[in-house]
Amino acid sequence: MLGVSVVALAGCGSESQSEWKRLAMPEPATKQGESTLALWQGAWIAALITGVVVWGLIAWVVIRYRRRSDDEIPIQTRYNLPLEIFYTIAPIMMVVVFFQQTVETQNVMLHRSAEPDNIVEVTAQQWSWAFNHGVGEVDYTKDEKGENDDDEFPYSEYAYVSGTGSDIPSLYLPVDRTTRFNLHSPDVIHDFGVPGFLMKMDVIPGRVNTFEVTPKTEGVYAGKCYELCGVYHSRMLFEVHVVSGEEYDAYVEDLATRASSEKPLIGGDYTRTQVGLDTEESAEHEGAAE
Ligand SMILES: [Cu+2]
Repeated sequence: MLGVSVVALAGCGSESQSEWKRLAMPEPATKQGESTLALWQGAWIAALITGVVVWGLIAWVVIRYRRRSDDEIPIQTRYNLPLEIFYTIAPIMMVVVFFQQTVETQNVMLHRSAEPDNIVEVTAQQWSWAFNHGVGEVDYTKDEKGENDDDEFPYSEYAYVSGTGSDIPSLYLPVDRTTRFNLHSPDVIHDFGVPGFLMKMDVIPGRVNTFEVTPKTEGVYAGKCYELCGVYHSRMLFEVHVVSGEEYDAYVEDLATRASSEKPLIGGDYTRTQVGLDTEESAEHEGAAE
């Protein structure tokens, strides 16, 4: 039945056929995502080869050493040292290889370029997102203070876009340029993830996690929060638009004329007026601040 359904499902068109080749993983839309896909496929192939060998050996002993007459007793083996060494060493070797492959993939996914083309400050907040795009060029001299420089914000001006619980925000990204995300949370742990990028990362209050993507295909991708962060967690959706470099620059310029600030919005003081909390109460707060 499994064989029949595999064949039947594989016939559902080229789209689902390539999905079979990727073993249900989405088509990676970033350069970094390719290594995740390779790890996924490689791990499944290794597991299937192991499975075939094990199932084959089971079938072979069941058939080859079956009882042929009622008064026959099979050979009673008590110790088989070579076999015992084999089934101890082989799994260890496999785990070592899986581990090494995982570390290599992780190094690609978490690689930090010295000077990425673009840095976006992402704020995850109950229950939506704010995306702060730097306006103009990155000023890396601002970053020379030390190792942990993620909250030094290397642009002199920021343009932001934010959503609310009922309004899904869009994150624009330039194709073929490397964008680093600096992830901020003013409240609880969230998780910033885009299935099409085959990548997600926790957003933890009090520290700035980062990762980089180099989108290679223009298009629209779904993104969401992957950490149960509260009652409206399911509303923490966003839409990723991968566009051409020129389109991106024009987008940020346009955004800057509408909503810009010296520093990115990372919650904190903005908690009440920013994402998801645009209520009457927050308007009062704003009034009080003025
Ligand atoms: Cu969340």
